[in-house]
Order: sequence, then structure tokens, then C-alpha cells
Amino acid sequence: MEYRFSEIEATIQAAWRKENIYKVEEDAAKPAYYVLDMFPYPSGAGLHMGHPLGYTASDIFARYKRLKGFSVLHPMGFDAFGLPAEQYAIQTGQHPAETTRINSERYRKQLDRIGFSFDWSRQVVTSDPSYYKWTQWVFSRLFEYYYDTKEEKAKPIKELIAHLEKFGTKGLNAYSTTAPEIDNVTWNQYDEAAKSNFLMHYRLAYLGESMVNWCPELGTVLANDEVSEGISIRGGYPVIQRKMTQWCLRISAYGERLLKGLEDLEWTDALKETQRNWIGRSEGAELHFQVQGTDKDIAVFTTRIDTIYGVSFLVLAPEHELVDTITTDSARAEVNAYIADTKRKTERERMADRRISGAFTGAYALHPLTREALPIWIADYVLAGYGTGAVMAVAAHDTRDFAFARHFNLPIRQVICADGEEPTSTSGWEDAQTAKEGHLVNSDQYNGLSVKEATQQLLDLVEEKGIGKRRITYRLRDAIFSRQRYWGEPFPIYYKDHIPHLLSNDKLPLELPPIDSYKPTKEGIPPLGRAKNWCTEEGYPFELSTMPGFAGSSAYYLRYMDPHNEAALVGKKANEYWRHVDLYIGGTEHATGHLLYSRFWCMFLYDLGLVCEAEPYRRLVNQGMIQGKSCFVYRIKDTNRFVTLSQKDKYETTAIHADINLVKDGCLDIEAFRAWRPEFENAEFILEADNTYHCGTATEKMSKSMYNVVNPDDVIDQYGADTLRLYLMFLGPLEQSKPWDTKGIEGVHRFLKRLMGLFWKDEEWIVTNEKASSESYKTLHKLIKKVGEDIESISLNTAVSAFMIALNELSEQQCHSTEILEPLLIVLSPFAPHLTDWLYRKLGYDSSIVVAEWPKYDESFLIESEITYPISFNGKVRFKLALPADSSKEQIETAALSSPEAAKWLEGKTPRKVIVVPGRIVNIVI
Ligand code: ANZ
Repeated sequence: MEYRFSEIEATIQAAWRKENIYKVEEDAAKPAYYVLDMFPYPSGAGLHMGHPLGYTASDIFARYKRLKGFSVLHPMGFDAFGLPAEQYAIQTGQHPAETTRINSERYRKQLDRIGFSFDWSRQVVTSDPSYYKWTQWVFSRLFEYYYDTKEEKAKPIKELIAHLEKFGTKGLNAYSTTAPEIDNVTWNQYDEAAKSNFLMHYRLAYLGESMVNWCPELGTVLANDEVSEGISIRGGYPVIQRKMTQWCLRISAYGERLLKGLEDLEWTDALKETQRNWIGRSEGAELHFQVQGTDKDIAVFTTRIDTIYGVSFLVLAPEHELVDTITTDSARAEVNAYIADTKRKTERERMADRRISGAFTGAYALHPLTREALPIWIADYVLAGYGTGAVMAVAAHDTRDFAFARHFNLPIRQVICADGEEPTSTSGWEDAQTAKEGHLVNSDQYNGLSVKEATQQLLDLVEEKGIGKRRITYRLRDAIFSRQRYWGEPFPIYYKDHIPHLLSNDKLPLELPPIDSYKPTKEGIPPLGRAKNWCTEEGYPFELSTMPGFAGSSAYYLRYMDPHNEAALVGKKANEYWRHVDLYIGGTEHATGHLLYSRFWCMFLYDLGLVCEAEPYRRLVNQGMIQGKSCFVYRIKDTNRFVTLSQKDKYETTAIHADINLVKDGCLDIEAFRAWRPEFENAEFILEADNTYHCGTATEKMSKSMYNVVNPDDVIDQYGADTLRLYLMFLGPLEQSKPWDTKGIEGVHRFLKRLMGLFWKDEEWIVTNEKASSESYKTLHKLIKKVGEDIESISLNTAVSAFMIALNELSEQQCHSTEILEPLLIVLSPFAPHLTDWLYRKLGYDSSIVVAEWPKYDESFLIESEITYPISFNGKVRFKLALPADSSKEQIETAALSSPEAAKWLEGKTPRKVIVVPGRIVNIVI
């Protein structure tokens, strides 16, 4: 029987649609299981191989759990807001909603062709007003809440206001890194604007000033990865650092919980570590240094208070608010020039830059213990947004301070010495001594104390003296939440006398207004500034920026639980049934973005009692990248001649990507290449002896710009979706990046063809109801066990190999018995759902294999009756011997020594020793 995959897959997909087979309900009689994929951004390019890789793995898992009797939530949707649709709108005038609709439809078709078991009735599209209503709603709650540091949870801002009215900030347990202390008299005298400003120090969604990458030409803020060396990646325009008032989310308040929550998650250690580093918890102290001759003081954050006697200068971030005040007239010109210089660099570039630079402010600060005058410098290695934006420089024990001191000829003073060693002159040092152990030297009464003891004593001392306090700092920054763009969620905020107010819940969603152009205005006003009547009924203007990409993806997994609920983001009943995502599969690129933001949203909603669990994603698996095989042609420099691969090193050549579709078996279709790149129409191609042009190849990221994209549709046309699915899994472990290589695909395709051979001989149906041989049972039950375990551990490539082995065995055994074939189909169905469902129905079932039951394996078939022992002489394997599996040590030894083959190697000698490991090996020492 011919394997007519196109026909089979179309038939089965039509049946699934008709039977509405993937619709899932909260079924109290079944346990719940939630398998989630990271939803795609529907770009114009369509699906690429990276999508089906992860989606197939999660689909296998979802199907498996369904067969095991779970009610499985396996939804899909679109992360539809974003820059490409907006850029396209700017170029063509087409509304991004329209572009998004067209692209999503295409994605949906492509996904359906692969046979995923998504319940599309639960689709969530982030740009759909019925969904972004809830994104706006969560933002509103964040605006209305602050973080209580004692109860360690979010609480209504109303309660904070009540406290301020009575006591001011005294006794207030509210998280803020910026709020000044005030008394209740001051608070009560504040006017509305002052109160609003003050509360911004506490709200979880607040207007705050922060440094941003501002691109004047594009009229927008750019994320760090949209900027390279001070130039925008899109468009190539200059980008500067600018302080701007933006909406921010106070994720830093949740630093400790985000850290602790990681402990119980089934994520890889690598991913947890990435989040831990990103959160970057540091224990240390904040210390105050008085600026000489003024009443100002500079707060520094240090993790090494034990080195306090080694401080020889202070360094402020160029943006530090005191820089302007303290800079002396003679230093001003140089300081200003330096500040202008740093504005051109992004923070990441500042950290990566190894060049040493800085400027002296002309001012001095007094050492809090010795009263020594220390010069105050500014330098861009100190970041404005970390700690206090100022450091006490200990050149002898900090690498960057050391380099700085050497460069500008500042004192370097050793205060920590390794135990058993004497302090040395630092002039001979090549680098700082950064070890956090040893004892103190040159530190007055602390000399001789260990680093650990001194740290505790000094912390106590500065707290007693009131010159500092213990402090924990997180590297995690609050998230900037404003984008000067059109295609995002509008903020539910309007301004009355410049004071921001929340739009009431009953006015949500606040829908994006139509506008005539998607560009920011010349004055740098965001696109929404062009909208007519973008204001409340009373005429108060709405916020002009929109929310960033991660807003919509922060709670989408909750909406899938209850997508049509009009009264809540997610209802209690649905939430308590599904609870959390049990398995989440997606790329690592979201480790510190989406995966952190959505954990924060979830914890916040948990604090409000709106969801029943604080962590959204229980088990998380990152799929690797599918790489493409790129092809190259080699052009001799400054000529119009191309040489073939073997000749390329004889000349100075440049490699040019050729579209992989123009290359067959390593050889270029020259005419097609000429048509594709008309500038090479008249080029000369110097051929190999066999009259062909050989291309070079490389394995690179699959990408349009490298012309190496393989479209899943093409593979399905040629081999069918079941082959694609099996092959994607067969390529290797899911977590590994691996090249897409069509070489092995034939083998997988042949496997499915041969599977049909168990059912038909030519056109004759050969399945019987006769009892199968015990060998066939063994094969089957081994397979059920192996595949079940492999799916649980997401080791899907080894499961595919197991199928191949089983099929070989069953073919050899000439097994055509339903007793074996039916469970075989069920076990294979998560991988190849079309063919298995089709065959299952051929076996006589009128329902889909999707609703079948996962077969149980029977241990008694798995016990091996014989074990084949490798028999070694002096460690070298000489022959093999099959023995009953339950043989004792003595029986094994006797059998090995008395076998006729053993005589040959013993040569009549008595062995000195016989080592028997039952079930494993026998080694005879002579
Ligand atoms: C004195 C000192 C002595 C320091 C020493 C280190 C070693 P982590 O552990 O990463 O949190 N620092 C503080 N604020 C900074 C800022 N805004 N930009 C750049 N560096 C800053 O690092 C904390 C240490 O980094 C602090 O401890 C401070 O230098 C520096 F032998 O203070 B230390």
C-alpha cells in the first residue's frame, strides 16, 4: 500500500475539525495538565523551522498526557503587538492591525498543517481589545498598589496614604529606593501635585525619571539590543543617553521573592543561574562621605566595608545629581566635556569598555573614620542606576579602581593581607588583590582581624555612629514601561493639570485610536499625539506612549485558562482547576525578559488574591536553535570572476551567500544564480574539472538574510507533516542547537512507509486477530516503557530511535496482530498523529486515536530470560556466552570456565582469579 501522506493528513485533519477533538474543558473528573508554548510574533516571513521544533515537542507531551487520562490545556495565540508591523505601517500606510491579521491567519494555517493539538477556541491575541483590556487592568492595579516590606506583599496605596496622614513616613514599611523622609504635617500641607509626585516613590507602576537610549531621528526610546555603538540598528541614526520621565514597573520590590521562588521550580540550573545573576543580590552597606566645606554628603554602596581604611578617592557616575553642585569652576569645562562624551554610550557599552577615562571634579570628601580629604572623580565605570551611583574606591582591592588609580596616578593602599604573608609595597603590584579572605593591615584598631570579623565589627560601628547602614542591593532594575510607539497597549491614564489619573475600570479597554500616520511628529511627540480627540469625555488628554512588548505576554497564560471571561482576567474556578503551567517550552532568549516579568506579574496578582499560585511556570524546557546550512560562492576580489570551493584560497576572495534553493548536491545552478543576482549576470564562473561549480557551506543561524531558511511547508509538501514532526525530534536532544539537515529525512519517511507494511502486503490487508508471539509482546512492552519514560524526560530523539528498533523487530517477527499493532499506534500517535489515527480507524475504531488510552506495560514481558556475558581474559573480551538470567555467581563462573571456547584461552592453566559481576561481565585472570 502506498503511503499517500497528503491525502491521509488532509482526511484526518478534516476529521479532527469535524469532531472538534482538541476542545478542552475544566473536567472535574480528570486531573488537569497545562502544556504551553511561547506564542509567536506573527511576522511577515511566516513560520520557520525553529517554531515547529519546540511546538512539536510540547504537542507530543500534551498528546501523551491526554492519553494518560489528563484534561490537557494546550492553547496557542499570537504575541501581536510589536515593531515590525509598525515599521511596515510607516512604510506602506497599512494599519498594523491588518498586517497582524493577515500574518496570523497564515501562521494559523501553517500550524494546523503540522497537526498540532491546539484548542483554538481559547486563542489569545495580545492586540485584541478584549484581551488588552486586561493588560490595562493589571497596569491599573499596579498603579494603585505599593509594596509592603514587612508583610512582603503588595498593598493598596490607600493604606499608605492613611499612614502618611497620621505619621508621615515614620514607621512606614513601604518599598522605595528614592523616597525622602517626611512628617505628617508636611504630607498634609502638600497640594495635589506634590502628593501625586510623592506617591510615585511607592506605586508599583509609577512615573519616574530614568536614563534611556533616545533616538531623536526615530523619535523613540530604544531597548539596549536595538542600539550598537551609539547608532540605532534600524535606520542607523545616532542614539543618545537622555533622562526622561517614563512609566516604570517597580519589579525591584520583588527582587527577593523572584530569587527565592526559583528554588522550587523545575528549571535548568543554567536558566535559574541566569535569573539569579540578573537579579544580582548584593549584601553590603551604604556609607556617607561629607563633601568638604559643604553640608552635602555622598552615599556610596560597598560590599567591602572591611576595606574602608583603604579608600583613597571617591568616584561618582557622570549622571550623579551632585556632580554639578560640587564641581569647582576650574574643573567644570573638563567635567562637562566628559559628561557629554558618556552620553553617547549605552550602559552595556560602558560596562564592556576597557578604556580608562574620567574627570576630577576639583572637590574633596572627608573619610568618615579618618577625616582624610579624598578627591572626588567622575567616571563612566560607575553606573548611575546601581547602588547609589557612587563608589568609595579601594584601589588595592578592586580591579577597576586599581586600573583607574594607576591611570590617574592616585594612591593605592593595601589594607587586606593574605594570612601568613606580610604587606608589600603596592608600587610593584600588577593588579588588585581581590580575595575576600586574609586579615586587615593599615586599619587602626582593626589590624589583625579577619575579613569576616572586621566586616561585622565595622558594620556595627557605622550603624552606631550613624554614618551608614547595612543594605541589600539588587542589580535588577525597575522595568521601563513606556514606548513612544503606536502599536502597543494604550495606558489607561489621563492627565488633569498634568497630574496622572487612572481611567476607571468600566472605561476599559481604552482602544487605540485611528491615526493618519504612524510616525512620531517632528517635535518628538509619539504617534498617538496625532490622534484626534485622544482625551476623556471631559477633555483631559490621555497618555501618549504605549506599553512595551512584554506587557501583553506577562499574563497571557492566565487568559488561556478562561479566555471568554468578561468579568475577570481569569475566573477563580478556571484558575483553581488549571493552577499553573505544568510544562512551558520556549527559547532561552526570554530568560531575563518575559520569564522574569511574567513571574513578577503573577506574584503581584497572587498578592491581590486573584490567582491561586505565585509562580506561573512549574517546569520549563528551552529548545535549542535550528541552524541553517548556508551556501557560498567565491568572488575574486575586484573582478567579476567566481572560483569554485577548491580554488578559493589561491586568490583573495570574498564569500557571497547563495540561496540554498539554487544549490543541489553542493553544486550551484549558475543560470538560476544569475537570474537571482542580476548584478552578476555577466560574471565568469570558473568550474571544476567535472564542469560544475562547487559551493562552500557553513552552519549558521537560520535567517532570511543568509538565504538558508527552510520553510516547514516545503518539507510537508514533499514528505508530509508526520515525517516533519518525527524528523525534528530525531535531529537530536531538544535543548541542543542543531543544524537542519535534510539528509536523514528520507530514513524517517521510510520508517512510516514501512510501518504501513505491518498492515498491508501490497494492496492486501494482513492484520489478524490471532495471538502474537511472546517475542512481539516483548518488543511492544519494552517500547511502551521506553517511550513513556522518554516523553516524561523530554528525551524525544531516543524515543524515535526506539520506534525504529521496534519496527525492525516486529517486521522480522512478521507480526500483524491487532493485539500488538493497536497499542503500537497509540504509543506512536503523539509523534505521528495523522498516520496513526488513520490506521487506528482502519482497525475498526470510529473514534479518534486522540481519545484512546495509553497502554500499560507489563513488567513480566520485560524480564530478560537470558543474559549474554562478555567473557574476558586478563581484561580482553574473547568470546560471548548466553546464560539463564537467574544464574548464580558460582553457576556463571563454572559455565564460563567449562565452556569449550574457554579452553582455548586457558591453555591448560588454572586461573588465578575469576571476577563475576552478575548481569554484566566475567573476567578471568591468568
Ligand atoms: C568598595 C570596594 C572595595 C568594593 C573592594 C569592591 C571591592 P556587586 O558585588 O556587584 O554588588 N559599586 C557600587 N556601586 C557601583 C556602581 N553604581 N557602579 C559601579 N560599581 C559600583 O558590587 C558592589 C561593589 O561594586 C561595591 O563595593 C562598589 O565597590 C562597586 F575591594 O566598594 B566596592
